Amino acid sequence: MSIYNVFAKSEAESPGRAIGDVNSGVAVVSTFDNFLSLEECQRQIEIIKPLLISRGSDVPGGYLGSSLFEAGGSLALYFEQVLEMEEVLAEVHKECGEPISRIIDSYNSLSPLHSFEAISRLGINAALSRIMAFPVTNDRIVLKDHEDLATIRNKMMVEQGLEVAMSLSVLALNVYLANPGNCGTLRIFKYRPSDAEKKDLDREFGTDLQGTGYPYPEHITRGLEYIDVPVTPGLFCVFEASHLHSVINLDKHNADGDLRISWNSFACSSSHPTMANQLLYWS
Ligand SMILES: O=C(O)CCC(=O)C(=O)O
Ligand SMILES: [Fe+2]
Repeated sequence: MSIYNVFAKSEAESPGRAIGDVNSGVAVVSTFDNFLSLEECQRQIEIIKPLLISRGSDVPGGYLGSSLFEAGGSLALYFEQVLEMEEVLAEVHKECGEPISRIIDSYNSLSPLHSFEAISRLGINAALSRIMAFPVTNDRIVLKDHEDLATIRNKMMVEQGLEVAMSLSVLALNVYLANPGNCGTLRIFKYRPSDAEKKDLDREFGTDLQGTGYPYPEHITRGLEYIDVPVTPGLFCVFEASHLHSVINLDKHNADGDLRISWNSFACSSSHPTMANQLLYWS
């Protein structure tokens, strides 16, 4: 766990090392190219597309699997979703494998001190990943400025005893299957809002950044330094998701109806420094 990541991108020699680079603070984002072949991405998309569930909330697109963010602060609801989604995900895993689990194997092989385990509740393990699909439009913003630390680091999670509720760091692990028309570039800003700053913003703008981390007022990221991560099918990308980030359509190609599809998982280390390489995951 690092609170001060070097604001740079590394290109790692294995997916496990990519996680290590970001977790140790050597980089804020690390990528591993061609983790999946184009043919493999295409094959997975064909299996996944017909199974996608459309979203009702203000985050557009479709998904498959459970999401702690979508559970709106209720761990019980999250684990209920995990159980509900088990069957359909098992079907997908049977056909496609589970890409994040191969990444975990790569991470665990770095040393006997590296481990990756699920957060759990009443004997139920969190899901390792979910699938996200953003519809491509002519809009510049695909996913608004946000951070993913607030999902775990908030009063509700402390009260419900989430293992990682005191964390100052959160890793987002993404394997991309499709990015039609180059519509969804990941932009990571050099800004990690503090609890106090979130509180001030909530008071001023009526947002719930302390609770959800989504979305930040647009002007907040104006003028900030950033790193753009071009998204290609088959890419594995891990980044420190406590930094503000968004997904933007830089080229504004018209690819209406198409989907930007990715596997997505979150992890962070236990807050004790001697256990920095022992990661806990959820979806
Ligand atoms: O798909 C991406 O590149 C990032 C998505 C993201 O930031 C999120 O789901 O929290
Ligand atoms: Fe995010």
